[in-house]
Amino acid sequence: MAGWIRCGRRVVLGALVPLLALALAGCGITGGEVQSANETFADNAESIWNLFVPIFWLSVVIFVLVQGALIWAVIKFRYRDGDPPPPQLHGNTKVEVAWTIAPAVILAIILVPTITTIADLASEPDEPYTVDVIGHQWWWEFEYEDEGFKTGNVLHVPADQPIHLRMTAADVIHSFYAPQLFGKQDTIPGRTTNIYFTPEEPGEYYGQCYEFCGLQHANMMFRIVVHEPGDFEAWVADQQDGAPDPEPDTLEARGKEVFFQPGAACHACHAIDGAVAEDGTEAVAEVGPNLTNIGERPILGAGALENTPENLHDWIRDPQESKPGNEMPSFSQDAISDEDLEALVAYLSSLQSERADAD
Ligand code: HEC
Ligand SMILES: [Cu+2]
Repeated sequence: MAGWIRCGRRVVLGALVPLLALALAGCGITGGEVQSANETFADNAESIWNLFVPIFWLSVVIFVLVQGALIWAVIKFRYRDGDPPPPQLHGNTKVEVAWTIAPAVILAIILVPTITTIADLASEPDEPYTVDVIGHQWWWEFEYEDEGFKTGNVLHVPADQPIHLRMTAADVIHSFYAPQLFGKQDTIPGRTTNIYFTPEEPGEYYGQCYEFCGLQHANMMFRIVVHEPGDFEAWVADQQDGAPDPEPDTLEARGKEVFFQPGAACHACHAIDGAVAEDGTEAVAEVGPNLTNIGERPILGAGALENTPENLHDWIRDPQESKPGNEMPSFSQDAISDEDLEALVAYLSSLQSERADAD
């Protein structure tokens, strides 16, 4: 018996240690850069959290009461040597009615704030700023329709302004989720879904596709940059200016020609606003992300890699290495020589607004 208890204790400890480790790991991470719903930086995420907390504590109370009653009964009514067989009962109407009604009442109580919160999150705020979100296997497209530009994988919005994400998908169902800012919402081909939120604090927030959408679903991440209001207008103006043109006879200028040359033909799939090759070809394709500001994006391949010149080089040479199955083909030395690739990387890295250059 004693041996059994000791062994049981070890089992309990064994289960607790990983749980504790998880909890501590959670505590170690700080604001902004985590996908955690319990540190909120927008009204939408906050109302979800405010609904979750009371329901959580109500569940804790119910758990303790039910498990307490269970343990108490097991101990108090356990079999002792020489006990006579207990009286045999068949059902108890009062108890059964009580334990049917009590949960129904509790669920009805939970229903009220749940429905109010859902209705609240679904209602359009006054004068929202609208950005279109389009899910692709496996990257995110953001279109600023009124301002006339697009970007990819990094969404920029102003703080203290209600935002309306008007969302759809190009291929399969995806889901858009940045836990610190808002609850998840599916993006569905042929349909429009909406997220409304008002970011409260400038910063960079992490997000993730939350609906299994194929091979690279896990590498379908995104960032949301929340700007100071005045700063946001400057960012928009930068995007509207298009990509900076490299100085003639530089490595970057050569890289720009490589972008259009037959072996690479990056312009068959990518747009760079304002970039025109020597022969007049423009980069306006929309198969892959718009690369106008690629030099200032923190991530490549929707979060598969950090955006550094080395990673950009590796990504272009063989995007299938870091993100197997994605829709961008690899480019061998036959297609793009080492020197050409170096020039191309220099050009793409230089695609930053002057403002981003300054800081
Ligand atoms: C057949 C179409 C196609 C061609 C050709 C192509 N790409 Fe891509 N590219 C894509 C797609 C699709 C993605 C998104 C991949 C993903 O993240 O799942 C992408 C992603 C990228 C990214 C990462 C963008 C981001 O925001 O994460 C860069 C940089 C890039 N391509 C550069 C190039 C360059 C340079 C060339 C020419 C050498 C090129 N691409 C040729 C389709 C293409
Ligand atoms: Cu997805």
